[in-house]
Amino acid sequence: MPLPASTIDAIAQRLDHAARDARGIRMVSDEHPEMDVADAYAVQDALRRRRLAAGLRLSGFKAGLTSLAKIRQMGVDSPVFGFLTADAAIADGAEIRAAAMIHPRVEAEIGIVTKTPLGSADCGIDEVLAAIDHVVPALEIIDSRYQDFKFDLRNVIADNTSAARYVVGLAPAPVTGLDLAALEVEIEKNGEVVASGNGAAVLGHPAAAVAALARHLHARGERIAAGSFILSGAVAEAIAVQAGDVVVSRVAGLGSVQARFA
Ligand code: OOG
Ligand code: MG
Repeated sequence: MPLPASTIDAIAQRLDHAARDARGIRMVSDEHPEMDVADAYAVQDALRRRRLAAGLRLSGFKAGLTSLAKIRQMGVDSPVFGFLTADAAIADGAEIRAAAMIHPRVEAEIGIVTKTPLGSADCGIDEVLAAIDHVVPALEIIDSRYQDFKFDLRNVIADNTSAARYVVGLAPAPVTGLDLAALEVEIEKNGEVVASGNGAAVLGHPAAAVAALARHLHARGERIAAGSFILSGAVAEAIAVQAGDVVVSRVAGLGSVQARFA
């Protein structure tokens, strides 16, 4: 039995306030052990409705837990999908206030901007590539609203897959002639390389993660609009940060992007 709409809305409000107040909460399933994945996406939808009703603008979507490094780090082995709002976008190199978050971590990702609507029941890599306007190096700042950054599949979905902020690099590249799977990524924290990965680490190809996202949305009666920004998923493990830290992702042949915490 699905959770009642009033319960879904109450959970979304709790998660929204946890993000607003930068205060970790207990997992939703502690109170609602019967919550399943469908309920969790209903909570995420309710959270999206709340934010849009408050005046925020939907800017795109994200796929997550799409690489082995992330699956190992979090112990959750199914891809998850979330939404992005424009207010969460941080300019490359701009200061990000760490205290506004609970326990932020940074992920290096391949960012994708669409030029045509995207989504079909059998969406695959080719359909995604045809819909891409350009790709950019990107960073996602995740911040689980759950204490100790611990969750299972349904809880992380309800929490909009830990989405908090994102930084879009300044060097957009056309996708023509670019092999997204072959892109090599190095992640530096305070000048030292702390992790590395490549496009192939993301479900074999970043566009495969976007295709999975597009199929997920299609199954729920939604499409990715033209001009959307998509985070395809971390290529390596997420890096914990605090005020004073600087994280840079360098994508060979594509450029770099920086997140600076204060
Ligand atoms: C869930 C979100 C993971 C990614 O890129 O793999 C994610 C989490 O690890 O908190 O965004
Ligand atoms: Mg991510």
